[in-house]
Amino acid sequence: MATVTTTPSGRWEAVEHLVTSLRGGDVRALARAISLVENDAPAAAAVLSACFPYTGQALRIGLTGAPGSGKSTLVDRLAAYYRAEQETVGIVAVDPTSPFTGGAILGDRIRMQSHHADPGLYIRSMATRGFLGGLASTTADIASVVEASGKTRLLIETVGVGQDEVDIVRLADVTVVVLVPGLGDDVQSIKAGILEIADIFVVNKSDREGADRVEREIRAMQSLGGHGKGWVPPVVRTVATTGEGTAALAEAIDRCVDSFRKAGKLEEKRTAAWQARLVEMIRQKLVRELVRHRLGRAELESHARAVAARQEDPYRLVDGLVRGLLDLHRDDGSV
Ligand SMILES: Nc1nc2c(ncn2[C@@H]2O[C@H](COP(=O)(O)OP(=O)(O)OP(=O)(O)O)[C@@H](O)[C@H]2O)c(=O)[nH]1
Ligand SMILES: [Mg+2]
Repeated sequence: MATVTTTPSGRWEAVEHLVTSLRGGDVRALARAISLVENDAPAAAAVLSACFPYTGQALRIGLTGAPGSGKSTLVDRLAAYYRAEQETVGIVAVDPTSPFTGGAILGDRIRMQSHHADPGLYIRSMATRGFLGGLASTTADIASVVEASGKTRLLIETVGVGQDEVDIVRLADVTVVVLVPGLGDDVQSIKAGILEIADIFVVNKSDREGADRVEREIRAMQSLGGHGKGWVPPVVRTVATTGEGTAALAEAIDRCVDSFRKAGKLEEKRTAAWQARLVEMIRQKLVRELVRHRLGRAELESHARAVAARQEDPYRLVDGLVRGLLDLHRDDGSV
């Protein structure tokens, strides 16, 4: 496999080769490209840029829900369903190492092995920590690389506990919120943010007692919510361990996409997602340029010390730094 060199011209060539390979079905090339993006390597932007023409067609489905609610099991079922429909599937699981279920990474490895013979399915787990860029953007970028390898359905699994997860699923075309009966967390107590983003509700583990109650609570909440135009998120019951309800979920997703398409909402969602990503990309690029030209780690530290000691005004400092950066680029004509 091509090594991705650090000289700019060599890098472009190597990246082109890498993307050609991953498009040709080379799984190792795909893994390598994803790692470059995940690690924010110097070649990451070139990789994404080379992948970009091959993206925008796949359907992105985000699944979120409490730790252990059965998301991975459900995603596997959905993937198998789509494979049977001749769709190709990419799965991106964000932070599967929840402290609640522990050792899920191992589970995901086993999962990958059980599918490894199928070239139409690719699974990637990613950790949530240590990203320079925003987690949501990085996840979306990784999904793009997976899509460029020719996948038509992208399933993005994330543990629904905080703003990061909300941001991730916002970048999907359709968002599925997975609830379960009997965990003691009534629908009302689940974060409003998570409920607002649901295009479809799944009550998984419907083999357990209390599925009726969860469904009733969702409906009651919806009747208060006043959905306004169009799509009212349906409630689909599933038993992911047996596969019950998988077809109903796939059908609900199809209906949702249809409805969004007809109402122009899919375009709207994708535009909104790009708006968030563009802001993030600009932010990252600015910080990187600033660090490269104006602000090494040592300088940053000495500014921080001066600000903490009230010897320097941070607002003037930042203003000056950014202006300086812009002037610098204006001088050499590179902006
Ligand atoms: N009874 C029952 N158990 C289920 C069902 N779906 C999943 N499980 C079990 O619930 C446990 C957690 O399932 P996972 O699919 O790993 O859940 P998850 O939401 O991906 O977990 P995290 O990624 O760690 O948040 C496993 O032991 C599954 O076998 C279901 O419909 N009914
Ligand atoms: Mg999981």
